[in-house]
Amino acid sequence: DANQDVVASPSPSVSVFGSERRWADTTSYNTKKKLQAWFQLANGDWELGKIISTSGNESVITSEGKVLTVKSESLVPANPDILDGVEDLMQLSYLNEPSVLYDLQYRYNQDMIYTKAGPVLVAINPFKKVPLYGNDFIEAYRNKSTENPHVYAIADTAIREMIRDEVNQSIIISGESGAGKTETAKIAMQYLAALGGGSGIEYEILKTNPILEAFGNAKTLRNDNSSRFGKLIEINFSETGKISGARIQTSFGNISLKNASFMLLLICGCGAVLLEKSGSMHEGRRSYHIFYQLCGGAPSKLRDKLHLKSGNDYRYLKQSDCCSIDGVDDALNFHIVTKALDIVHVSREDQESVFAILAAVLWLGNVSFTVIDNENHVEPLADECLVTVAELIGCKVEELKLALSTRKMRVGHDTIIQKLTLSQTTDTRDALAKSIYACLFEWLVEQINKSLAVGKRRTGRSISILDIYGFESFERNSFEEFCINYANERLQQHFNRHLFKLEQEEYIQDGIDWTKVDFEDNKDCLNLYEKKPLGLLSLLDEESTFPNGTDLTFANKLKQHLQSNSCFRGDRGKAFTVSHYAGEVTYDTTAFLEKNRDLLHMDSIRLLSSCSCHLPQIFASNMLAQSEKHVVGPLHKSGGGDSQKLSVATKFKGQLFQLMKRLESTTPHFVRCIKPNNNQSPRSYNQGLVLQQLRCCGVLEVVRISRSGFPTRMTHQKFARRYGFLLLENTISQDPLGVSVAILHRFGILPEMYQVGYTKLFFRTGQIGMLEDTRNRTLHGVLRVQSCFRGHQA
Ligand code: AOV
Ligand code: MG
Repeated sequence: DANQDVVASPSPSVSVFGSERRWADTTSYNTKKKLQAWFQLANGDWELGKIISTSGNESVITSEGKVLTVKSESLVPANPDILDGVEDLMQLSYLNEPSVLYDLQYRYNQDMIYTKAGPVLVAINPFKKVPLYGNDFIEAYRNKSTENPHVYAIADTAIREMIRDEVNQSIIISGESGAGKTETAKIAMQYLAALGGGSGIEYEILKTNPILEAFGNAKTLRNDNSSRFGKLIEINFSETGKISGARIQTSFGNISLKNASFMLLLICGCGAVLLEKSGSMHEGRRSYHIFYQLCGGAPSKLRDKLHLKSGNDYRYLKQSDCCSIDGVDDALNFHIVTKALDIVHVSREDQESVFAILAAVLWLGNVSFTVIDNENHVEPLADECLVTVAELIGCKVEELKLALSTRKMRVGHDTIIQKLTLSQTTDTRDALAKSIYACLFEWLVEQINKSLAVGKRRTGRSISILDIYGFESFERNSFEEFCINYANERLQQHFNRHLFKLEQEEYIQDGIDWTKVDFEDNKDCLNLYEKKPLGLLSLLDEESTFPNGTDLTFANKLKQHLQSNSCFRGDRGKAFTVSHYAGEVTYDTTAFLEKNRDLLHMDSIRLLSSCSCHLPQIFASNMLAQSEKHVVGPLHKSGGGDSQKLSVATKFKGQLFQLMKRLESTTPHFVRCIKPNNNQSPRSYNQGLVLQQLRCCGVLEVVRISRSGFPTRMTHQKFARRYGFLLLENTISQDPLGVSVAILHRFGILPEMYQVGYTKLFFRTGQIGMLEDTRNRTLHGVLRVQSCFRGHQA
């Protein structure tokens, strides 16, 4: 096992470099002549140089023909060429940021997009077809004829461990928008389907992808196919390792669906910047694919029935300047989606209902209003739009009109009817459209789940694949990022705990005292979010229930109560900053309360339940069930005639806990996806961008964690063989443990820096580096002598 015999060397020291954290092991690195070292250019990129001389605290180096003088302490040791492109970062002798960046780039340049970082798989998005997939590769990983890091290898390990240990498995994929999470999830599914297939259900499972992507993905500036929801798919296996069914859970991601103001659907989830309500949709973004597919691909009979026009005729779609995506055929995809719906047993009749709902949503967006009195109250125009919506969902035009322009309020025992202003009606209209779409998505997932679960026994084992949005930090961060980063904080904790457990098991197996292992955790930040009653989430909910609460009073309340928490900082005005494991993020509380309340007025729900079509009725009862189930605490008292339901943040937390509970009963496998550039282009590797992601998705952290115990391990035999010759006395006849101990003494390695296990020696970071240096210098000396000797002979 490559991980165990690694020679990982000097200790990483966190030093302040500019305002950023830097991972460098300068402390234990002597600026020796002729050694290769990394130095940083003005733009932050690292370049390789060779040290010529060192005097005082300055070193002279050469790099690509130039001679430069740099501060010795800013030099970071580079690895010997022989370690170029190692497939596991743990094999690097010097583990530091530039060396990691270089290793990944070296491999990426040769289309080796996968690299291990200890137990984690790092995947760099190639943004082009790479020759790594398909049946031949699947075969190679199945029969273990290749060892190259790969998603297939991860999936293969998951299947084997599921069967061997009889424990459920999970593959947890994270990374920022466009990093390749969804593609990676599909590649893993492909492997599982190939190995566990046979019953035909695997075909259905694969067909859920085009459906979920059509309804849940949209083009953003960062990704032409950006998922706007988080997804957990659980694939069930029989005792013999054959796929027997599956279940998809997406509600976890509904924050992005529910919370987007509808016409601006493209927010959150994977990092599209929140669009302002007043502004128009910015260039490069579209709404969900399915709308364009429907408008472009519906056969004429369906078009007539739904009164469909072209995408450009709908307000919700035309705000974007790109109705089409390069290389994407919406009409063809419509066909693919309907075929996929057939395969997961959504009847043609239900499909038509789905399309009618989609058309209704589009037409609803076109409903416009006219002022009816001198108090600026408005009423929808009874035009083609209003009539078509009513027809498509099966309600009376008059009721639709009332639901959009009035609100029933209960005052004491009386009900009064309040007329709405223009901004209130457009909000009501968009909230209704948004809720209908979110319900449609949920309903569709439910249908798919029914199909995947038909007649399946739940006795076997499962592998779950989590495709979830990663840590996000923008110039302006809002409620969505606040929730997403909270989820990532939880996942990070899960990740840390798992690594800790792995370490612990190995120490115990080898008789090592593992209490000396020191692991950092992020419980302070989690506490900041979760503590009751004085945590971010509790205070948010509390303020959301106050009728007079505003974003500013919320921000002030946070500052008043949380200032003492080390992970919190109150900023000027409505902003506050949280120290996340991946770095500091400043949140702007603007619209926090509104997004957290996410109210849908009772009038809208009543309208849906009055519809003659079955989908709107189902949606209405789902909404009602939700609000009844969740009416708790102070939320109950406020809100007048609104649907009272659990706040978005609390619901999010509940779903997150459920998710964590499920994950905790599995053996996790982690994949961290990295986006090498911001242009979605192949062959372009931006060091700064990659580094920032490595930090955010905890790749350097994992290395740090793995190294905070006794990360360097070597068997007694190997250690004795490798360094025994340095002892000067003949060691061949001695036992490896005795030789090992003699080496440790001879080189003065302190007792707290190592432990002797039954089979292996365990070292703190940095210990082996010194031995390696001595070994190399001695060997070089020997080689020089040998070559001189050969020269003489010749
Ligand atoms: P994401 O899921 O991480 O973003 P995707 O999986 O959608 O990112 O990947 C974005 C694009 O990168 C894809 O559409 C492909 O063109 C390309 N890509 C990713 N992985 C590969 C691969 N292994 N081989 C070839 N091309 C790839 V988001 O859903 O935005 O967070 O919300
Ligand atoms: Mg995605």
